[in-house]
Amino acid sequence: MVSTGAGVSTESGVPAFRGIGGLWEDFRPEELATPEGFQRDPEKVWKWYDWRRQIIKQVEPNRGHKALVEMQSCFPRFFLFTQNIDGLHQRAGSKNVYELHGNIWRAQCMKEKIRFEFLQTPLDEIPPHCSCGSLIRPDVVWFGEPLPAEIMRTAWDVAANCDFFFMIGSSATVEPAASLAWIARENGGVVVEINEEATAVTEIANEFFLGKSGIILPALIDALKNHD
Ligand code: BV8
Repeated sequence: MVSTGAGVSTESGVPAFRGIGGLWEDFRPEELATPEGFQRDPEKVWKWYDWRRQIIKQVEPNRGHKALVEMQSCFPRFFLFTQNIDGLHQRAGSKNVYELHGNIWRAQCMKEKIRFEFLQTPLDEIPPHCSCGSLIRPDVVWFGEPLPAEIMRTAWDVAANCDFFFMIGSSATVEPAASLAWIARENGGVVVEINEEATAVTEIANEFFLGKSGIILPALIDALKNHD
């Protein structure tokens, strides 16, 4: 089981949330990534997402994303979960990506609740509306919102039964995604963390690789592939 966070996309040029240059540095999450913030000012929230969509549209998956595509063939069973909404795992070629927090390239009609691919950026109407005339929202999970039930059920089940749990590029600060590492550990899974800094997961990790995922993951895959 692999669970990735914003740290796997920073080498592509997508800013992470925390730390220097992070997305939250200039914005307050509760203002922008909450249903209340959206209700209060949909235009401000859509400006933030459109800015992020324009950045993500320009970037390419990095060596870390590509190594995770190869990693799939190193194990008989492989599950990739991500907290990221940028879609870069899919663009790198990963199949069957479990998106814990949704996807910035999908939107949802606030009235009809239907979800649809929504690729236009920059937006020509802010905030954008559905053809039915209602406001649409980014199809992402905001703070205070539940994660997709089916995906969370699968995540808990896989975490409790996996042999290896890789936590890559996440500050392990957001729940319930962060607890997956503990579930794996408590159920006998070997926890491997890759990060440029120590996190709460580091204390319970069996192995901690300090450094960039774009460097460590390719090296790890080489070792796995050449392992006799
Ligand atoms: C829920 C989508 C319940 C949107 C995101 C106390 C008060 C209030 C709330 C809470 C609370 N305690 C817990 C909560 C709940 C809350 C929460 O966890 N808050 C935290 C902040 C305390 N969680 C929620 O609200 C969740 N929902 O609990 O619902 C519920 C249940 C039933 C019914 C109703 C409600 C929803 C959380 C989802 C929020 N959505 N994103 C968007 O993106 O716009 S969160 C967002 O930040 C990301 O998705 C990600 O999950 C999260 C954390 O980011 P990371 O991925 O970890 O990135 P970060 O920048 O933090 O760290 C990057 C790391 O990478 C760093 O460690 C860095 O060192 C490393 N790195 C950088 N570069 C590299 C690298 N490592 C390796 N190589 C590199 N090159």
